[in-house]
Parts: sequence; C-alpha cells; structure tokens
Amino acid sequence: MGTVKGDLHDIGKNLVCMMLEGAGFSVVDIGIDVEPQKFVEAAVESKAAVVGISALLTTTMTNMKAVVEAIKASDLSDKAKVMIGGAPVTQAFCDEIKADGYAPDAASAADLAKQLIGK
Ligand code: B12
Repeated sequence: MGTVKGDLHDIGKNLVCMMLEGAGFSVVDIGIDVEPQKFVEAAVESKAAVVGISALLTTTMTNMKAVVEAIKASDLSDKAKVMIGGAPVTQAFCDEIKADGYAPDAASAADLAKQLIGK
C-alpha cells in the first residue's frame, strides 16, 4: 500500500492498512509520495498479491495510471491485482485506468482485496 507520487495524504491509506491487517493480510506500507517504480519494486520484493494505491488530490490521482501501467508492464502483471482508492477516485476512473478494483472506504477495501485474490 502506498500513496501516489506528489501526494502526502496518508490518513485514509493508514486506515486501509489497518483494515487489511484485521482481515488477515500481511501489509507492506511503502508510505507517501511514492514513485511508480517503487510500487513495482516493493510488490516484487514482498511477492504481493494485491497492490493498493491511494490518492487524495485530483491533481495526483492521475499518477495512479502510471503505477497501474508500471505494474502491468512488469512480470508481476499476471500475479498482483491493483486496487485504488481515495476521496476523488471513482469506479469510472478505475475502469478508465484499468485498475482491477476500487473501494470507497477502508472496510470495503478489505472485502475488495479478498475478492481480488478469490477469497
Ligand atoms: C487531512 C488533510 C490534509 C493533511 C494530510 C495529513 C495526512 N497525514 O494525511 C495535510 C494538511 C498535510 C493536507 C495537505 C494538502 N491538502 Co489536504 N486534506 C486533508 C483533509 C482535511 C482530510 C483528508 C483525510 O484524511 N480524510 C479522511 C480519510 C479517512 O479519508 P480518505 O483519505 O478519503 O480515505 C478513505 C477512502 O477514500 C478510502 N481509501 C483511501 N485510500 C485508499 C486506497 C485504496 C487502495 C482503497 C481501496 C481505498 C482507499 O478508505 C479510506 C478510509 O475509509 C481533506 C478534506 C476532507 N474533508 O476530506 C483535504 C483535501 C484532500 N486536501 C486538499 C488539498 C488541496 C491539500 C493541499 C494541496 C493544500 C495546500 N494548498 O497545501 C495539500 C497537499 C499536500 C500534498 N502534496 O499532498 C483538498 C483536495 C482538493 C482536490 N480536489 O484535489 C481537500 C479535499 C481539501 C479541500 N476541500 O480543498 N491535507
């Protein structure tokens, strides 16, 4: 889980991390203002099943597309699912940037993560 490049908001991300941990996931929190390549490196290193991206600004949510593309271009593409969220993010935006899932809050983020890994 990380917050996209240019974005320093982390309260929502932290709540999502907590809910994921509560649901039994082992969470690697890579912090705020994270470059796309860092998401890929952290996902490879931790053998992530799901990569979560958070953005709170309309100006930074567009950076989510670069993360999705970097993950799809890596050899993680058929392994890690990408979920996105944050106040300005919508299902339509998720579809547009071809992320695997969107959830509006931390509780549904945990449900979404389970759904993405088929549990
Ligand atoms: C707290 C806050 C800050 C704090 C952040 C502190 C921190 N450690 O996070 C500080 C003061 C640093 C800050 C700075 C700025 N902020 Co600010 N901030 C907020 C504020 C008040 C609350 C955001 C928040 O934490 N909400 C609570 C959390 C729980 O909600 P959430 O993040 O949406 O997360 C939930 C869901 O979205 C979802 N979720 C979140 N992430 C993910 C990820 C995944 C994968 C999934 C599935 C779900 C998910 O689950 C979460 C829990 O339910 C909002 C206004 C508001 N009322 O929302 C403005 C707001 C987001 N900020 C705004 C702005 C403009 C800024 C600044 C640019 C201000 C400035 N001129 O400097 C800077 C930007 C700095 C930067 N580069 O990031 C604007 C954004 C406008 C826009 N449309 O883009 C807002 C909306 C305020 C406003 N009305 O103008 N901000």
